[in-house]
Amino acid sequence: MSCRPIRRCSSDISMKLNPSLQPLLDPKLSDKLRKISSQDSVESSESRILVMFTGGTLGMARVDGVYTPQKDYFSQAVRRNPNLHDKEYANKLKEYDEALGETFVLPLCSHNRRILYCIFEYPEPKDSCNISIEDWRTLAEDIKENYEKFDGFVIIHGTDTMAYTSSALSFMCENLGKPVIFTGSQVPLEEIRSDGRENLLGALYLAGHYVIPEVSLFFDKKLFRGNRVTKLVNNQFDAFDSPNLDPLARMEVDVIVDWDSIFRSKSTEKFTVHTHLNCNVGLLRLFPGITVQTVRSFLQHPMQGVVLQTYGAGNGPSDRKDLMTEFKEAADRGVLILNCTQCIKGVVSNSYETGKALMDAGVIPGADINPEAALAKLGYVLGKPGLTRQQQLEMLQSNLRGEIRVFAEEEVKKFSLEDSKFIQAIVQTLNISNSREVKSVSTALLPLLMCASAKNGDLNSLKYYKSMGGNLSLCDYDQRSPLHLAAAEGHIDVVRYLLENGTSIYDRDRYGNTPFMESIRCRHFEVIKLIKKTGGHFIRETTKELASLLCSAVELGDVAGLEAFALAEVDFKCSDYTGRTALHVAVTLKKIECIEYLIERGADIKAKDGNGHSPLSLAVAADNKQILELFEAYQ
Ligand code: ASN
Repeated sequence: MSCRPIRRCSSDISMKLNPSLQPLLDPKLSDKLRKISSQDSVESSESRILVMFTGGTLGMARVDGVYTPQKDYFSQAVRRNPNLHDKEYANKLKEYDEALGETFVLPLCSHNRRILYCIFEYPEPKDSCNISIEDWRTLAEDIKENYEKFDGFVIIHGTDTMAYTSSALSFMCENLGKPVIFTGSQVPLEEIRSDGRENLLGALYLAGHYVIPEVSLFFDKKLFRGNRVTKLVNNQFDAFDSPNLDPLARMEVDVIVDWDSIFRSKSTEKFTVHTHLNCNVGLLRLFPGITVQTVRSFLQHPMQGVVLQTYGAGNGPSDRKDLMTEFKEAADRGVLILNCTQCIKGVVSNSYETGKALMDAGVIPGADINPEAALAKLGYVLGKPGLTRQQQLEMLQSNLRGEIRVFAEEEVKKFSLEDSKFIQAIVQTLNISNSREVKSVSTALLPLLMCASAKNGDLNSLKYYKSMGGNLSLCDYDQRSPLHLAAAEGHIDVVRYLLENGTSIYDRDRYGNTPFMESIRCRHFEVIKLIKKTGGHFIRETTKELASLLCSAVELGDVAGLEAFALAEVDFKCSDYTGRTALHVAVTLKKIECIEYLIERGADIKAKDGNGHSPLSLAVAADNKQILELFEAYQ
């Protein structure tokens, strides 16, 4: 890792997204797609993914006999590949709207889903050996800037340092609620036996189908947690492994997602990025015979954080008092030394005297963290301003992003026959006796029971089901999560509990509704505010759809409905399919209270509908003095 301070570097990969992205972000697009696709059914839906191309072998070509990163090459290669781009569908989009910039479309996926994606190629694609901390920062900032416009992000990156970047991004992204998936390849996309096609396709497919709110890495049919992977092989397609954690998902004939192991942010804070990483960190690998001079010079100022790669279960040469003294002195000076085993798999423990000696010298146990993640974690913790040493130590030993396993937190009781009277009754009725079958029954029933508790506002039952190993993010038969139900019923304490336990605000039920939309639809102001604070925003709803909903609220004289939309920060200037705004309807139907509410919140009295009428001209034509006076008062 570089020792230079972090700067934003304009010549690197920091160019802003190009203007051709904008048309995809046009909210009218969903309308267009619905009209265009002959294969669409009620259940069809689309996802929008941003593909950020940083370089790596996937986008390289042979120049003078060596693989070299190519500029303006990746999009062209994708365009030529029918498995990655449905040209016909994209052309229909283009026909419909000539101003539409380049939108890539995957062939129709299962569940009738269309995955649309924009490609952003950074101006200087790099071999990942040249990736810098500035580049990490650029990636984080670009995700932040585009967070609300896309359902997920796919980052194409070289494999050599991908595990370092995915680890760093996992810490830099705070309160992440959407998928960020790294991928790349061992053979360039354009070569006949490339693994790039499958890797890119898989990453897009997962990002477009599942809300896996983690920084992850997809390679050779497996999705790994981004801060658990290591590049282990350089001449095979299965380049990566995650020795201390099973893959989060596998793409075989079926896609299998291990929902129980997905890491979720347990906070009601919005997504943000922390871009300052401390670069005065390094990796020191112990070996028999390492000299005290080497250790001393390594630990010298300005070093502030060291990943100490130790033997076995976190052991060091306890007989080497000279080394132990160096570690102790450095720790006393404030250097954070994190113990990380040299073994590919396993955990740092204090079972040996040789391990305890390191702890006594002030070395911090790193649990089962891997070196890439340990380095990133140190850079992140040291990059947080104003932390006391005690807080730094606590953070290093806590599970911040799923990078370590903390046993206490995972010790949940598993369902057994004795646990729940209800399950027990069912098990008896079905004449089930062995624990595997009991587990299947509880797996099938728990999501439904938890949804029912959420709907009833029964927080205690919900906590009980969770303590029994219930996953609060699983959905019912309508793909509604407990959060959908609690939001629709306005149970604020349940909503808060679910958010603090990582239930996603971006899950969509089979009607395309998010918990946020449910809270607005049912006018639960406190819930709207809480989900908004957590990062809730409109996802699928077009401005025309929103305007129609506002017009309906006005028709009913439903000021509370307007207030719900105001809390969700809807723009009251938006117009429906005929160009009418809510204010047009309010004037036509003489809904005085609504008129007052709308003009107070910035509705435009001069906005013209499809027939050229404005709310003002309608009031004039009707000679409605009361409304005209109101308009005048707010001018
Ligand atoms: N050297 C390449 C890189 O890391 C290796 C690869 O992508 N397969 O960019």
